[in-house]
Amino acid sequence: MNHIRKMRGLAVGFGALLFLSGCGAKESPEPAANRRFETEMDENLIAVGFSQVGAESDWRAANTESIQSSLTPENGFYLIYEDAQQKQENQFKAIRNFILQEVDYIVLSPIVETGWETVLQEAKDAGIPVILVDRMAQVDEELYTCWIGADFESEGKRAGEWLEQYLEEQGRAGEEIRIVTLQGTLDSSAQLGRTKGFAEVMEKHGNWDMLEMKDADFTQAKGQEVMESLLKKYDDIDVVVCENDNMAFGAVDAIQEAGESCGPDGDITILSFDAVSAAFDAMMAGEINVSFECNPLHGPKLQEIIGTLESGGTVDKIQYMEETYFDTSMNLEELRKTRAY
Ligand code: GYE
Repeated sequence: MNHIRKMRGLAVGFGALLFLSGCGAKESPEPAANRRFETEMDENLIAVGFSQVGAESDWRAANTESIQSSLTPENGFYLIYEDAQQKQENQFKAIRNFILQEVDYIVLSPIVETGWETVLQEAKDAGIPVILVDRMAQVDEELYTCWIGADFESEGKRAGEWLEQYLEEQGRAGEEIRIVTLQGTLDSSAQLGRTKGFAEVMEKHGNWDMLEMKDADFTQAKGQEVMESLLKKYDDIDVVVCENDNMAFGAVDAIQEAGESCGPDGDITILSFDAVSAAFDAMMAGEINVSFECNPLHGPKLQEIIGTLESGGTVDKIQYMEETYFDTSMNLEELRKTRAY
């Protein structure tokens, strides 16, 4: 304990250095370490270090916004936000910096599932509870307090079942169906679960042919680039499974630029995940067929969990968000009005 106390001065210096050198919390609205304990009031706030994956998608932006607007000083929190810019290395640095700053809690959205043992053990040794949000880390469950997020495998399965039913309705259930998948960041929970869930349904259909699955890193730009290359490589693609909406938007651009058509009235069926508000626009414009919801609004849940832990209570280890899906057969205009992201 003594050792940790002594480090505080160092932490402030280190944080300030990171900030000045431009290597640290670049996108943070408030420079991290050097703001902590600036006033009397800060001492009374619960300090939370949040290591976010990046800003790669609309979903991510909604997730960051939800957490930032829940863990506010008005609600009793001092939030230190670090954007890892899609690099695990940056998340390691952020966590180590949070430990030096003696935050009360670490909130981590792990970019990939592997490689977390050492740094999470360091957090545990420092006595700081770690709450995982959105994505999972494959570590001993002693190393985190709880996890909140989506059941990605169910989402993937739901997508496969949707396609099954859609093809049936179209009278195409017996045809050869040529599929490509734009995958999210490889080894991330969302990629692993969605790929696995969809594959479970594929197994039942010998006539579904997965031509190729390719990493497009959950971004629109990569989605477009990868789709361009797949269109050059394969004739007659029937279905594109996009493991998030932003990659779907990129895929739609590539398809249209290649002079082909997609969506409910086009030749290529587009399945997507997240159901962000721009996906509603794309469905209403007839560009994509369906989006499987993934709820990014983790802020209130996180606030509740920390509140429970602060009052000495226990929380469930694994907590799933509720989810559904939206397709072009629904009244999207009305549904969109009820959506927060
Ligand atoms: O689907 C994607 C984001 O992990 C659920 O990450 C999240 C995924 C989400 O980049 O848009």
